[in-house]
Amino acid sequence: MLDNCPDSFYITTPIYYVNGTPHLGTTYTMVVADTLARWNRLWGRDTFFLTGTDEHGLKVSQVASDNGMAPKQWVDLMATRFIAAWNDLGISYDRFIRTTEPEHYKTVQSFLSKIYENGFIYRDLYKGLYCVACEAYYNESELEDGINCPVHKRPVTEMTEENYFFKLSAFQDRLLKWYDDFPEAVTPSTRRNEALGFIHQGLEDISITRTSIDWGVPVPWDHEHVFYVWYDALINYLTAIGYGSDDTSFDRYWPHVHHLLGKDILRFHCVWWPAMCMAAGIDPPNKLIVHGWLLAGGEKISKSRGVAVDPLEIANEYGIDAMRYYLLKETHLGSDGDFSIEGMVSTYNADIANNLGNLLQRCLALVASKLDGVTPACPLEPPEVFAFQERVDRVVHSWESFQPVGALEASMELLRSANVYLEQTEPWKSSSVEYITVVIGAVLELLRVVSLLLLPAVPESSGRVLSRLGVEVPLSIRDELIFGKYRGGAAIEKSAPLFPRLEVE
Ligand code: ME8
Repeated sequence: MLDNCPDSFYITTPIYYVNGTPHLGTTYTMVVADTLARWNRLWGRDTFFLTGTDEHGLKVSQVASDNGMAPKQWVDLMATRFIAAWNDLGISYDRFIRTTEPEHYKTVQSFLSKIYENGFIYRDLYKGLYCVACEAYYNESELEDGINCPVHKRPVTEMTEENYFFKLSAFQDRLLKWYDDFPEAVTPSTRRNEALGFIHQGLEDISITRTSIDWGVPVPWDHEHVFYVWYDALINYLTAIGYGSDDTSFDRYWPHVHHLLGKDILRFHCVWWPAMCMAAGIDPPNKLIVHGWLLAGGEKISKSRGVAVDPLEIANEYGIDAMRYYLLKETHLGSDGDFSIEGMVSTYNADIANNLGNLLQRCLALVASKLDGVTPACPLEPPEVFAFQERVDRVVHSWESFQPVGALEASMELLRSANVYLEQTEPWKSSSVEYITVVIGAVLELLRVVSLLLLPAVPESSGRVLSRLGVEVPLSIRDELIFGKYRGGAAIEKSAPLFPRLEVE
């Protein structure tokens, strides 16, 4: 598997609406995307990580006017807040796109003109039930209690307008064939089934322009219309890699795109978007990774539903890595997960403070007292109890198949096996330098490899362990995971534990 890896990796997050500030729900997506981007960079791939803000549409212009601002003034302010939040949280994006950029206007217009020329866009009258918060029309059968939006639990409004339609209905069979031909395109499979369910229900054409608002990208062949916000937003994934303007970049990244998204926007990404790509004559997205919702006290964390948790406060109080680790380890990608401060603190204490931190501390104390304060080189072979190769392979496989929980669990198993090894070998009872050198050398080597494997998830903490061991963070870890590479030679000074236990504030 590993030798067939493509050498590019393009990962995207949804671009967020600027009607609120970043919260822990959006941070969850960012942390997962950031971790996958970091893994792929460390695996030696040419990685491009895109995020940004979705700045058009009725909802944004309404919020701007509620705040006494023009839409442009409002989106400029909010985009700065998103950028600042992701920077403060150490998110390693390569490009932050804003849908109000002139470059994006050009791409939207040329991509949709292509679909128009290909005969998949036509003009008609539209009457429908619209949820402003979703920026989407719903069928009556989809509403809750006959009146409420199923996502926002608020009444929808009736709208009538003349506009342009995308012939989604023409793509039903092609989409089903695509799902058949590429069974791995949507992951996990439960989400694939959900998308197939939407397609089997039958696809209606979608209205894709508006005349009632002007805060959007103008339709190039009819200036009375602007494109409906979703039709503008999805195209950001193409703007960022040079669709229509930079073929080299586009050809390099588009075949390796990975769209990460929450289940709330599955239909737009897993049904509409592949059909739009087909209609414009490009390949549908290579991979769609759909995650569940992060809940707090059983409720979805969201701005519009009134439950928001500030990620920056959590990071300031407990550290970015404690937050990242908990988000990645306690929620299977695809399922819903619950966030609590108590849960975060106890997971961090068990895995990072205890399993990783104490193991390192125990070894370094022995290096200081029995090996003249200089770390030893490792033996050639790992002790059997590590089940080293099998577990390392499991971590690599889990990262490669977008399963952070699997990667972190297998990493923790490695650390636990080293703790067991220390209990079995009891180097503190020995007075043989040779014996202690072999035992401690093996454990330090395991710590080196595990820290490399944990770099995508907890970059700061892993970096600190590696620095104690005197190991530089390599650009690529692909050739660094072999047992027997650690040369030792790091001088150990007595110092406080690297990862003190956290307390719930
Ligand atoms: O839908 N748990 O923007 P949006 C997990 N602009 N993820 C969550 C979450 C939660 N509680 N709350 C939000 C839009 N998210 C469109 C997208 S893309 C072309 C256009 C994350 O601001 C999750 O990724 O409503 C979800 O899909 C996204 O934020 C929705 O962000």
